[in-house]
Amino acid sequence: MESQRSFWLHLGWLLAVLLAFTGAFGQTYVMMPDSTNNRLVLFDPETGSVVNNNLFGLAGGTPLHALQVGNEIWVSEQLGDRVSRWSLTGDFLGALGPSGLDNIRGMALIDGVLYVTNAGTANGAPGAAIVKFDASTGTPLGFFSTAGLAPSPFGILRDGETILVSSASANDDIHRFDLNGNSLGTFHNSTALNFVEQMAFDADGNILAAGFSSNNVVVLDRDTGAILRSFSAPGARGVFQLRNGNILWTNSSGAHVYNPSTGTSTLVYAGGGRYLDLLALRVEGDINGDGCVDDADLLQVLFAFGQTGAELPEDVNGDGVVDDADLLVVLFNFGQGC
Ligand SMILES: [Ca+2]
Ligand SMILES: [Ca+2]
Ligand SMILES: [Ca+2]
Ligand SMILES: [Ca+2]
Repeated sequence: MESQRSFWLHLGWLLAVLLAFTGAFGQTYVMMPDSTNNRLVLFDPETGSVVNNNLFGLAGGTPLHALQVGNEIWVSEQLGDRVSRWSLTGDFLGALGPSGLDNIRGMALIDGVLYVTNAGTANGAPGAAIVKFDASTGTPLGFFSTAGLAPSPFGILRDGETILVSSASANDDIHRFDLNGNSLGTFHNSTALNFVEQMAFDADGNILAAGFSSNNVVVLDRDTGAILRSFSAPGARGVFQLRNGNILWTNSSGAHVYNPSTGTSTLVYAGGGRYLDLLALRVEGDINGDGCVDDADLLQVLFAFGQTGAELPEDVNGDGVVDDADLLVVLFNFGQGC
């Protein structure tokens, strides 16, 4: 009886605290390689403010796009002609390339396959193409050419069962392909947008595109590719829709937050601005190992509450008993990695 009563007391207390703290401890960031200072920078995905101006140092070679691949961060190095692999704490783990890669830019992870934009022909690389790798093993999976369609591919964005490929030189500014590299036609090609680098979805499901030479960020209709609106963004490279409605964008001066209400941009980080992408840090408390600390982990601790023994997965702190201390670890990491 006593243990049951204790259980329900704990459950009530737990839910009360949970309601107060849910969402407050999410550990998702926007990450960006700083290609001037060669380091990885973290921003708040809600506001765009800098969270960490040096998570860890990068190898150089003009790091352009950092992408989370499981528990690693993979960074395309444009002049390094390789994709360097890093642990979440900055240990160098190796690289894809330089064999088969030359002058690479943006990347995408699609159904376990890494898609890398490639422009050059050194190192046996295929010229204007998307080069593919198995993201689990790093094994090369061949390439498809984008020559004549996206002659200098710079960015790649999955859109359903298709991909959009941006290009530094027309035609096209942005071309649509299927996942096997078959052309699905022009997505956008005009004089209002030139030398397109990163693309991203905006809050309405339309396409943001950074125009490096047209000095703007444009919003393109997802279906028609028509320009819906744009704002001034000199030498724009990276772009990301923030949760508060503003837009984080980057150029050679650093990172800026554009506020659509005022029509102005504010510099939030000074350095070599490049592509922006999400990073979800894994943390303690993910008992079932699915990468996310949530209700499932919480329930697992609750139902094991009071158990003693070695090697209990719910005994997060490893002291041989499942108790309040373990609950707290799950609680204070709740929402992380989700
Ligand atoms: Ca090269
Ligand atoms: Ca153009
Ligand atoms: Ca979990
Ligand atoms: Ca314990």
